[in-house]
Amino acid sequence: MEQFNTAYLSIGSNMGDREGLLKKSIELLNQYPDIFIEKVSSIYETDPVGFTEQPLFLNVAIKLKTSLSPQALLSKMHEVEDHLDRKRVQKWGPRTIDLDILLYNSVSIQTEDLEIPHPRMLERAFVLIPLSEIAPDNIYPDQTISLHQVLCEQRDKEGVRIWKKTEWEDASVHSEN
Ligand code: PH2
Ligand code: MG
Ligand code: MG
Repeated sequence: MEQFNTAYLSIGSNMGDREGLLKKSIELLNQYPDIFIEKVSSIYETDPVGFTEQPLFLNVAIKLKTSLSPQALLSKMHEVEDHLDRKRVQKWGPRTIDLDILLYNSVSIQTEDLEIPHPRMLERAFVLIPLSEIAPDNIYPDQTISLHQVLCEQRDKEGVRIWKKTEWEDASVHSEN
C-alpha cells in the first residue's frame, strides 16, 4: 500500500516505566501495516506544563508515513493508548502514555475531537525541541512560521532536558534510509 502522507506526532509519559512505554507505543504504531515510522527524536525529560503538581514527563517526537486519513490515524493512536492502559482520569493529569498528532501534511483541521496543527504545539518547548530535531524548520503549514524562531522566543526551554540521545536502532523500528 502506498504510504504517501507524512505526520508528526508528540508522545509523552509520566507514569510507570516511562521510557519502556514510549518505545512500546512506537513499536505498536509501527506494527500497523499502514503506518511506517521514519524518524524518532531523542528522549527529553520535561517539567510538567499546565497542571504542574505531577511527575516529570519523558517526551519524544516522531515522523511517520501513512496511507491513513488523520481520523483513522487518530483511532489507531487511541488503540495504542488503550493497549498501554491509558486511563483518562484528569485532563492534563498524569498518564502512562499520550499520543498527539502535531502535523499531517500541511492540512488544517478543526473538529471536536481533532485539531491539526495541534493547537498548543507552538507554545510548548516539550513539543518543539524534539520536533525540531527531526523536522525541517519550515514544516508548519503557515509558511511564515519558523519553528526555530518560535523556539528562540520560548521562555520554558529550561524545563526540557535531554534524557537519552536515541539512536535509530534503540527505537526497535526500521528506517528506509
Ligand atoms: N502533556 C500534557 C500536559 N502537560 N507537560 C509535559 N512536560 N509533557 C507533556 O507531554 C504534557 C505536559 C497534556 O497532554
Ligand atoms: Mg497531549
Ligand atoms: Mg492526547
